[in-house]
Amino acid sequence: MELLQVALFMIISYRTQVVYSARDRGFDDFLRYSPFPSSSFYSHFLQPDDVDNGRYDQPNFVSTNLCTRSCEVNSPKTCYWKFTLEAYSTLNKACGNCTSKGVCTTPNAPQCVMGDGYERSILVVNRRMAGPSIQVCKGDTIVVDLHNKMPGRSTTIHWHGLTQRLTPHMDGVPMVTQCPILEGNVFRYKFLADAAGTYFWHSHDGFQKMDGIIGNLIIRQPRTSDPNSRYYEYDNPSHVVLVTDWYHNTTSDERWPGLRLHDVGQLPDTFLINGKGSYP
Ligand SMILES: [Cu+2]
Repeated sequence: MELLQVALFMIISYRTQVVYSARDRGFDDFLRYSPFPSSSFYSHFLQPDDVDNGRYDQPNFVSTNLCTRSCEVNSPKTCYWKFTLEAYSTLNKACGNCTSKGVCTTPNAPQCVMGDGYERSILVVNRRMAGPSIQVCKGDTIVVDLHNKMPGRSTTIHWHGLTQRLTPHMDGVPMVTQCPILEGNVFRYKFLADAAGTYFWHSHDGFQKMDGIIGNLIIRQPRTSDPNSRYYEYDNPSHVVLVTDWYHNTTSDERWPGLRLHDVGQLPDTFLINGKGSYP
């Protein structure tokens, strides 16, 4: 009996140790506490999630492994991201104290998702909305380890716009090109960024993309080979605009097959630009 109590106590302590409070810990801790193997070959190539936040715009910014860069001919890199998918909410604890009007004390804190200021449950990658910004050069290899931590939900990610000619099994269409990634599982996407362009990635399971599992995917090319190079002077990592329509309910659950008596319309409540917006 005593042994059982000790064992229970150990389980409880273990759980308290790993259960993670958005308010208490910073974003770095979040990554460290995630279950990805730290010995992964690709850990060395881990990219920041927030290359679109403006701090990476300086042309002189050089970091050996940073894939967001001015592209040169024949200098491919390996670019690695860890995606942790979770059920989450807007106006969460990381946002501090919030009013019902969507005014919060720490709206810019890491892991705070404001959306349009209306509290609702959402689905997120790495507690960000929009999710991590993938910005690479043509010829780079993109590697994404996805850990599905969404209770009771399977998922896949589709890399919208890429043809995946060499890797059709990386296209992210559940039951067609891969089995859905079940809750608790880790799946590795690995493919070549073989065509320059402005793309995006999104969950391909149900309507999860409308609940927050979406992000931009930019594949740049050397200026010398860009037919549009004379039309712009700068192509900065923060000059990316992701526009999404936004509902005030969990669209995964409410929009399919559609309601008959109220909320019958499919018009969004509002729109978000890079995950943020406002509503009256
Ligand atoms: Cu798509």
